[in-house]
Amino acid sequence: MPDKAYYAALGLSSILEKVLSGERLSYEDGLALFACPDLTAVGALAAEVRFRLHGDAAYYVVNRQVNYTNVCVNGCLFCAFRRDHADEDGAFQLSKEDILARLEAAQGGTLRLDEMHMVGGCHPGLGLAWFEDLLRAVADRWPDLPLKAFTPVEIAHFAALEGISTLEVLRRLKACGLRMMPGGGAEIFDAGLRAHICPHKADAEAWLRISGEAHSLGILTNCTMLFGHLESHAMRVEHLLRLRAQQDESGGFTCFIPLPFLTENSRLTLPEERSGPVRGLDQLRTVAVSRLLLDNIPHIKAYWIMLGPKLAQTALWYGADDLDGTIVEERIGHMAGAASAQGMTIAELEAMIRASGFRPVRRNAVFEAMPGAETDACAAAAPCKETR
Ligand code: V47
Repeated sequence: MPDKAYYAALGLSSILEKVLSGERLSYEDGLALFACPDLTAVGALAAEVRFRLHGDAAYYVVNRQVNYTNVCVNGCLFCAFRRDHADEDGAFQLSKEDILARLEAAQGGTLRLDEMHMVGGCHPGLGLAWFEDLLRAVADRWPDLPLKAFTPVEIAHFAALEGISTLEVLRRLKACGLRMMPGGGAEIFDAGLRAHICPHKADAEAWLRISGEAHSLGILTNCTMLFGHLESHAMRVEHLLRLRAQQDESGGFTCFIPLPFLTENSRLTLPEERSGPVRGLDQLRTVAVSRLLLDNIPHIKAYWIMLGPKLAQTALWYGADDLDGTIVEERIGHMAGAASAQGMTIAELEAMIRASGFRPVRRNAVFEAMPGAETDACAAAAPCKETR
């Protein structure tokens, strides 16, 4: 139980009271948590909420990431993954056969995937029919494999290419087996900064609206925030509160992923204090503040690819309850300098979770505990049950 006198000395008495009684935190509370000098005090509050929701469970998923192309019309300054033209050095586009072969190879022997995670650049030449055909082929071959694909930004791009509404795009993809959507492309919602770092991308309003449309069709989605670039703490808090407001309205966000900006090969120039490698404390704090402000989003992911495995383990004590998964192949973070491996085995993920003092629970894309996993973990966590 956190020490009341200590939190009073930090000026966080009312935040402590709210956290203990489950009352919603305000914008000012978010700023105070970012300003608090004692990171461990902020982390302890987030841990309180995390244990209340999930007990000692820490989730992971047996998944395979696929990036179908890096050719992209958006030209975001921060992105090291993108290529502006198909004939540029390093540009790629996978064929349907390449993608099926990758999924086949990831499921050798008795190993079965519980999630296919697929995203890509906004390619000017890939129409909706190409993706419909691909999703049908995957669903025909592996009918039980949950397909998690396309960010709201890709959905906006398909709609613009086809001259149809984003809702229609979502309906058509759902009919082909789309079950879940990843949370990328949210970046930072602040309009002024977005106009600088990703001026051609779907704006905040479109990103949130498309997430809400997906929820209305029963497609669960994730949400993200790219941080550690040019944004202020106020912009982070505003971003989190806009996600919270959207979740009040549409209810389908399953997991929030704070993505620390990786700087290699980026075209963004950062101030000196943000450009060095020693940013772990800020990353832990952002995980913790996210857990505390996002009282209506069940899961917070410490994405081991971007945080690195050691910080991801630590983040489990700062409000996170999920590590993502086996991944197998990752390009977006690695092209930006991620030092982590390309993938992990189930044994490695479970060992990592146990070594951090938590109980591994294998889940699928929509956070259903998998047969053989310790199902009581979900029973103990009401928000997890709600997402089934
Ligand atoms: O949309 C791009 C971000 C996102 C960089 O939903 C960068 O379960 C850091 O969204 N440094 C893609 N981040 C990754 C993503 C994701 C990953 C894992 C799980 C889920 C999920 C979603 O990565 C992009 C962008 O926001 N990004 N460049 C960079 N240099």
